[in-house]
Amino acid sequence: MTIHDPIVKRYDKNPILTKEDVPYPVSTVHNAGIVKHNDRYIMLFRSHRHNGRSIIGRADSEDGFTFTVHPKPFLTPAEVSIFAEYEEYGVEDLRICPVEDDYLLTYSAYSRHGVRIALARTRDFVKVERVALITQADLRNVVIFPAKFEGRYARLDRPHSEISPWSIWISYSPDLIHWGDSRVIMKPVPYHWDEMKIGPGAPPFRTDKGWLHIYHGVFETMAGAVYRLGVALHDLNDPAKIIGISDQWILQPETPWEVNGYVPNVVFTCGAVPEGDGTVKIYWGGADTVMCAGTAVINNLVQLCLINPRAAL
Ligand code: BMA
Repeated sequence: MTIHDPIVKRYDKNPILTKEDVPYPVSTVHNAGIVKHNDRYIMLFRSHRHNGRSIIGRADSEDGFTFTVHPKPFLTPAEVSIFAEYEEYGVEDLRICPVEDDYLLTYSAYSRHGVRIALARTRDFVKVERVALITQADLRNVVIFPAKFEGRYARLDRPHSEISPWSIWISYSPDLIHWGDSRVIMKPVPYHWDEMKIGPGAPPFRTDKGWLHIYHGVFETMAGAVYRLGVALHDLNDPAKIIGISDQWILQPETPWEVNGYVPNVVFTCGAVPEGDGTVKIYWGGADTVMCAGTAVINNLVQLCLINPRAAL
């Protein structure tokens, strides 16, 4: 890596998915979870319907860049059970977390009661089972680690607070339903690119040096907020312990479809796919309007966390 090389190399045919690719009426395509399942890339993307509320669609790809959208949405607000009450205003920003033999789907459920996180489960992306509402309001952006730690599942989450800048917390569960033992592990840094708020991004993935977590950070400017992506490295045995956080961002809004759109100046990730060749495909919503992709060398991201890290708390 030289100082001239971008850390994340954008795919040269971005954006990879737009509303024009969707065979039902939507006004945006963004903030998608993604995973490689049976050698196919499966993307679960968020779309605003024309009433301003969000649903989740599915798109598949052989190469991770060229996607075909399924004819029907993948997940729409529940119409029965407790989920119906809490998903009334829409479902947003779904993450696909591969854990044991399942894909755990965590998404924001919006309703008149606020925003909270719902957990669903699938093995094949056909049969989907809603499991539980796993947080109270107000809380967004839950990613579950792929491994258990001393018998417990672990997740990163982001509660809202009026006292403290919005920070990343960790919580644990014996059964995926009851979560607790929560503590804050990473806070925004004052007068830094992520000073306003931070939140979990893509589900963390394993590297030799630790769990790599791509998160988002926000800086408030006179022209509005700017959403960028950063990286943090967590201890493999104790994910509450942060080994290092890159002082610099790894991606900021630069292209026209990141700088302009429904919400300008936003790159926001919900998914990344580590590959066997030492690279990772990173996916992000551009300006809450389109989906974009890029590639990074995993070891470069790890080194950014280890060399000249910023403080965690
Ligand atoms: C956050 C969430 C994301 C969105 C981002 C930028 O608060 O609402 O879904 O991408 O703002 O608008």
